[in-house]
Amino acid sequence: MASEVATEASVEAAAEKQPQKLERKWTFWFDKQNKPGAAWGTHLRNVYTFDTVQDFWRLHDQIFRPSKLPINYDFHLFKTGIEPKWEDPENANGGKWSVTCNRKASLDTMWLDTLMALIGEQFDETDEICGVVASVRQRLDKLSLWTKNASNEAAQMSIGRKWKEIVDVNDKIDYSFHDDSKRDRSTKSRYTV
Ligand code: MGP
Repeated sequence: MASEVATEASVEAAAEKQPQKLERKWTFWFDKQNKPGAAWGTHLRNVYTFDTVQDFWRLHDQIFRPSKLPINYDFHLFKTGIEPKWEDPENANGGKWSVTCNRKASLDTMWLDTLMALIGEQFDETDEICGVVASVRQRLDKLSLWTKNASNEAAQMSIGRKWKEIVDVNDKIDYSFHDDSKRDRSTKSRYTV
């Protein structure tokens, strides 16, 4: 009897140690914003690519928590193969939903909830998603969810609604096109949800 229990326990322990594969690979990035006037993206670094649940938790817990970042730094989680910049072909026609956060604790929670939704493939329009950025700033921290086809209003509205549920935000959130942001920093939003 004792050996039966021991066998069950060891099977469970072995199962827990098995890496749980994610649907796809994801990459964490890191960036430090330059002083105004300096070239954007010179500090942008691809830090770690993973495809298991275990690696995700290890990386999140040890490194990728926005509350650990100083002001003017960013973390990103993007699908592997997509660079977190407008210039990447997957982002070239895209845009982003943005949520501001006024407390470090809520930034960490919203970031983690978003990461889990992304790696858990919780969005219906999963092909539309490129990644998410956490920006730590002097005034208000911000999360931005980058998507692929900005002009696909139905897809973006559906993603925006779902994201609000995930991060538990009641205020309106805005979607801007990267093309507009390239032209004018104080760009207006195209969609609101
Ligand atoms: P931002 O970070 O998207 O705007 O871009 P935000 O959030 O209003 O500003 P922040 O100071 O809070 O970060 C800020 C500026 O960075 C843009 O106006 C661009 O000059 C530059 N920039 C930002 N992004 C995401 C890119 C990019 O992907 N490519 C290039 N070339 N420049 C970028």
